[in-house]
Amino acid sequence: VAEHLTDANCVFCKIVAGALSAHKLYEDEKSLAFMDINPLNTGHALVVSKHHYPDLYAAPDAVLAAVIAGARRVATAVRDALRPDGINLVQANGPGAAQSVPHLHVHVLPRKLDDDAKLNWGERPGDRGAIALTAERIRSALK
Ligand code: DGP
Repeated sequence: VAEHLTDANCVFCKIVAGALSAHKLYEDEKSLAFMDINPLNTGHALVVSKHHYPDLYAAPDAVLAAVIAGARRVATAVRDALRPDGINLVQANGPGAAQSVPHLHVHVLPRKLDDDAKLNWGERPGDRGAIALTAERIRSALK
């Protein structure tokens, strides 16, 4: 496809371009879904933008819309095909979030009740005042 924003050193750009093989699941004009090579659980898939954006902050809204719609479509198929106990969508930005590939992607992460993935942070009530203050700080930062 012509006129893609692309990065020659990016592994997901290579998959989008067909230069590197992947088990593709789905694609549309702006997004591509394929199986993750290092699955947490069976059915772990990725939905990436076709254009190269390093992270969530860099991508236009229309691209995010396509990626999340693709993720829902794939998640629905994973649910129906594999019947996991649940599915998380995970999207990492930056090293502290364990982003290893700097190309916008959403993980479609099938979960098992006993998989003990670190994403299970448990449910403990927060400090309501602190939550309200934090909400205000985030609202003030919305652009
Ligand atoms: P993240 O840590 O959120 O940046 O996740 C990157 C994911 O990409 C990681 O789960 C492994 C996967 N991955 C890395 N290289 C390849 C590849 O060459 N092919 C496929 N299919 N997946 C890859």
